[in-house]
Amino acid sequence: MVYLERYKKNPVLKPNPNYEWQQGAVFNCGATLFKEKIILLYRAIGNYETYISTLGLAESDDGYNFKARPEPVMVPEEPFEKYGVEDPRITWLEGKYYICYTAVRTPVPAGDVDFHIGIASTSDFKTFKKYGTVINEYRDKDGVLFPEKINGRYALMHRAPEPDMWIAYSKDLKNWTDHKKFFSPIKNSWQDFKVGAGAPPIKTDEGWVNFYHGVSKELHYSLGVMLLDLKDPTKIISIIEDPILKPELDYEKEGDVPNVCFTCGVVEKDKKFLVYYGAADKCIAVAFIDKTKLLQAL
Ligand code: BMA
Repeated sequence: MVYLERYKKNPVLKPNPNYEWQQGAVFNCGATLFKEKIILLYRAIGNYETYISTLGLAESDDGYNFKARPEPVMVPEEPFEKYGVEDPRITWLEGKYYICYTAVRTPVPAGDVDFHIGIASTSDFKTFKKYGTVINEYRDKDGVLFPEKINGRYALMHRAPEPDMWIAYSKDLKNWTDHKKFFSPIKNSWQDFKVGAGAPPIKTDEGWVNFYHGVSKELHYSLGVMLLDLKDPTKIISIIEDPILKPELDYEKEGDVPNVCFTCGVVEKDKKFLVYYGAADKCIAVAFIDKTKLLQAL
């Protein structure tokens, strides 16, 4: 059986009552190596009346002990993201860090909220260039960019229309075409309600390792993993049938949204995959697995 091992001192990041913008919740984070540190770009909630998310940054030498900056690094500025910047996924692509995030266009507490995939880039995690939103004909989220072009085009995994996972291609990162559905919820399973991207796919000799999330009818969010073909990532080479992490511990079961393990970023370090995940939409935790062991299982 393949199952992630949780870091014993989880959570690695919790809401901080000293800062209004992140006093309520810190969760779903992109993760990457930057200047020999592991950094997390995370979603933060300060005010529950608006539930508008901003993004904070935390850094660590070892991947377990994090220090967060006192100010958010990315905040809603444009009309297309007026009600929040959420769930960032970081991809190192052609010499820049690209960030795919959920750009929320209409108020969140209203319920029937409108959102699209925003794309931004940065070189220093201090200033961010925003390119606007893509695939605007659908409400779309869970967008992740592949870290290199595939057959001469950029590739994006996304989730519109729901509840399936799709891959689309682009020459300019703006216009996305050739959308192909490649994975759908599986009846009577832990992922029978919807499925969506997690971390940006990681390239290995065997294929793209794709950590993703699956949601059950009871709205429990768990993590899964599959291996995708390098040249045609809509081809699933293999998939682990059971979840590799499901909400079991208190910090995963109790929070602003109960029973959630939701990853937006995985870092490879010391031959391990470190999977960072938002727990119960409240705090950030990490769990890991040996790379060779996972590839053998796949
Ligand atoms: C999903 C995402 C996440 C969130 C999860 C559980 O739809 O948008 O931001 O963690 O729901 O509430």
